Amino acid sequence: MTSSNQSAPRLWPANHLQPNRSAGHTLIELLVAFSFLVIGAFAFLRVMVSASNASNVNFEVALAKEGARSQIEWMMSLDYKEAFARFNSSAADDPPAPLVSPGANFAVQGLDPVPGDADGFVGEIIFPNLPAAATQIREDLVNTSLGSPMDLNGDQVIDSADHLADCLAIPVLVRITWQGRSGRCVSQFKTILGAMQ
Ligand SMILES: [Ca+2]
Ligand SMILES: [Ca+2]
Ligand SMILES: [Ca+2]
Repeated sequence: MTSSNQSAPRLWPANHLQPNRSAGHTLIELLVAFSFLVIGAFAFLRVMVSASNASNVNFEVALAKEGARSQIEWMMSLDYKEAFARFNSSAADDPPAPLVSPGANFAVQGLDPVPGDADGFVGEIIFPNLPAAATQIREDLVNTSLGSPMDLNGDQVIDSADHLADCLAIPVLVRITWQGRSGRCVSQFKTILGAMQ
């Protein structure tokens, strides 16, 4: 005989499970949405950082350009051989005071030299000469940034003589090397002093 008191297995109505399944779906949807939000935030941050870096680099390049321009204008206001004497790396050919001979290195306001820069200046003025013979003008020096070798006395020949006395023009390269916000940066500006300028 079956007892009427024996309890039947307790069954939950099917719709009793619905709230938990919905909660699971909602959680997954939230996680997916949050993931998209995080990815979007990182992408936006990356764009903002890139834009900021580009803006910093543009500003630094503008400072470098202005620094080089002032040096070039100063040199071009002088006789080209006087400019060479006053802006090369040797003090041996500097004209006497009160003329100022700034030499081959110069600072640019707002730009810092790279670590280990031997002279501590970001700016450098480069002529077609050798460090061991800085008062000479050479045609045969290989420097593609400077445009040499180059015939400088107009005889259509490139030789290894010192052409300070008979050069018609002197190419000059102004190089700015600085430690920027995004690393080491270099800007170069070339011009020609003298009859060919
Ligand atoms: Ca000099
Ligand atoms: Ca330097
Ligand atoms: Ca020549």
